[in-house]
Amino acid sequence: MLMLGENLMKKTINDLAVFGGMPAFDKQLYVYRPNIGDRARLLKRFNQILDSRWFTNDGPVIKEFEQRIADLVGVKHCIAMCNGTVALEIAIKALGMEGEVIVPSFTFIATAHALQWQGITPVFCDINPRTHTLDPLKVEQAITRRTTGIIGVHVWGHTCDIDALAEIAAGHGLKLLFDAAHAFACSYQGRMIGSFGDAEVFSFHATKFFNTLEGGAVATNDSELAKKLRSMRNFGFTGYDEVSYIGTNGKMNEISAAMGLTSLESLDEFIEVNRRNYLGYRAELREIAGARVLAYDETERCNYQYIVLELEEAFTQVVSRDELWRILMAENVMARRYFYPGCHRMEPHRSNLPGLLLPETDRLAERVLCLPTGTAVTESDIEIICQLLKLIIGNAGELRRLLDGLGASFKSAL
Ligand code: T4K
Repeated sequence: MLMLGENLMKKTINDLAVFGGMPAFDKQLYVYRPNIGDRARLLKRFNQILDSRWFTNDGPVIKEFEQRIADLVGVKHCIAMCNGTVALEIAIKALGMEGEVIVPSFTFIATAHALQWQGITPVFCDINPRTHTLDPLKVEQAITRRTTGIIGVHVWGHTCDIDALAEIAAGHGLKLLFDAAHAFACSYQGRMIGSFGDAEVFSFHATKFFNTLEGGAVATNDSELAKKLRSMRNFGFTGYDEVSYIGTNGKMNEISAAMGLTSLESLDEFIEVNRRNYLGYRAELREIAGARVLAYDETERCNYQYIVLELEEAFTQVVSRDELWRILMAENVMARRYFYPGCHRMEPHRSNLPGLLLPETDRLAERVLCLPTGTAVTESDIEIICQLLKLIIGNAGELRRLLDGLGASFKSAL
């Protein structure tokens, strides 16, 4: 008997949807659809909040949520915020960063915007192509008299070289902040992410494996900083009629915190599904020449939330990453080109820094694709995606000839 999965399997390049075949999936498969914990418990919490008529401003659910996160990551303070971007902005402000701050360009644009938004110049630094995170040697070279801080990004949950960055920051009297948007529930040398540097920032956006609908948090062991962060997320208030700092409205609401508490109860399950998917992709694509799935360091705690396909130049010289991306989208595999083209090639930085060369960032940004995972993706979905990738990557020459035959219509859609 033919299994459903086998039915969807494509045998030849001509079967691809881009050449007129049926798409491999009849509905779109996204990189990460939101995870949802136990609905009954979630709705019970929502009802309790509605009954209590306490919706925001440091309510009881937020307080419980913050304590649970702080306990989980082993940090003194967790300050929940309305999203990761505002959490970054407030952390940058509270740390007193100004002038220039060194950041990777290979990150989501929010990291750079959080600086530029408050008139601080992001100084883009190249990455280590193996880890995709800041190259400490290049960080050291980027320091000037105007530098006040470094923001390392734990891209894909792969942690930065924290020891090296901490040494550089200490040696030059710089603030050290980590954008840990991808690294909730991950560890570095056995210690949970959240307690490194002066502070670390999480994102709990809907597309993160652990979500609060929208949300984020700053984690820190510095009690003075924590007090300032709490005040700054609430307009700078330090008493009923007392304002001590410039502040903003960065508060998380009770409904988001309830989503967070419920998601926390399923955290291990979410990670287990991510790991199952990751191992599925790794096993299926182990033999493939021309691409590899970026490996997680399994000696550490990982959340396995990003499946990063790294294409080798031997393949991209024949078929570009963008062509592969378009071919997959035609099959309803909605892969993403994170973090193409790199922040330094987006406005306003592209115009401000026309001559900036970040060769590793440029090379990597042309070679990676994030693939669908999470609880909305099944093992059989992964088998089909991998079969497509094997068919495409294993027949690059033939694919090239057929793509050339498609002419301008395919090229203009890239
Ligand atoms: N720093 C870093 C390193 C980050 O990666 C991010 C955010 C931040 C800071 C800032 O944190 P937040 O302020 O966002 O808390 C997404 C997310 O919006 C963003 O949170 C994330 N990083 C970034 C890497 O990815 P897009 O433009 O890819 O989102 P979108 O709308 O295309 O959605 C992604 C996938 O999820 C799609 O494949 C569709 C699906 N989806 C999306 C939503 C919102 C759903 O199925 N349901 C949904 O509700 O940015």
